[in-house]
Amino acid sequence: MREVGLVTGNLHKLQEFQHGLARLGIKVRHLKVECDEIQADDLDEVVNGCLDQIAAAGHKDFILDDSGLFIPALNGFPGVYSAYVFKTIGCAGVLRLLEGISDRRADFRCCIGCQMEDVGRLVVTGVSPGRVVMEERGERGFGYDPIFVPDGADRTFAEMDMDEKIVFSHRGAAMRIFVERLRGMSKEV
Ligand code: ITT
Repeated sequence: MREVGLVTGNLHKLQEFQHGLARLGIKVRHLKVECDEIQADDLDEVVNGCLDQIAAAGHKDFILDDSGLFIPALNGFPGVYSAYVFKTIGCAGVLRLLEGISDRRADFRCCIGCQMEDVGRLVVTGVSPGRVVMEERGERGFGYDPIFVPDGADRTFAEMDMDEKIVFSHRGAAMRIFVERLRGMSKEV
């Protein structure tokens, strides 16, 4: 079984990767190294910058993700600034920004990057289209989970268990694409 180190400071992400990738044949351990996220317009630029930094530090066989909530009515905000916005104004602040706006559509995006000894670099993105609800709902998950309902569901990510969130989520979609691409590049998953 392939084993990879996940670079993240977010233990919820670690759980989602361990849960999602185990069933796709990859074992995930926590790789506790820091990455200085570069300021960029796209998630994949941030991911490539982190892959460069961590590979330059001598690490091999690792993955990481950069994710964000993109709201068209706010011109894509918070997007690549999602972590900072969450830390500063949180879900409540995003709900306030949307007050009086009827277009509540939003996309959650997850860009996964990996650097492997045998296959090199792979960067893929998964998207979960959905909408921002009117008030926070649910206790599970993390980040913006209480305010986002994916298309095809009527509950927020924070009202779903991890199995169900992975079916609908940006990270679940990215993990499935990632494993499919990896299978095309290597006999070992
Ligand atoms: P890293 O150490 O992996 O970077 P992070 O939590 O800072 O952890 P990101 O920069 O990728 O992760 O996340 C950007 C923001 O989007 C951050 O506030 C997250 O809480 C939020 N976010 C990412 N994935 C999410 C998900 O599946 N559900 C809810 N919020 C999410």
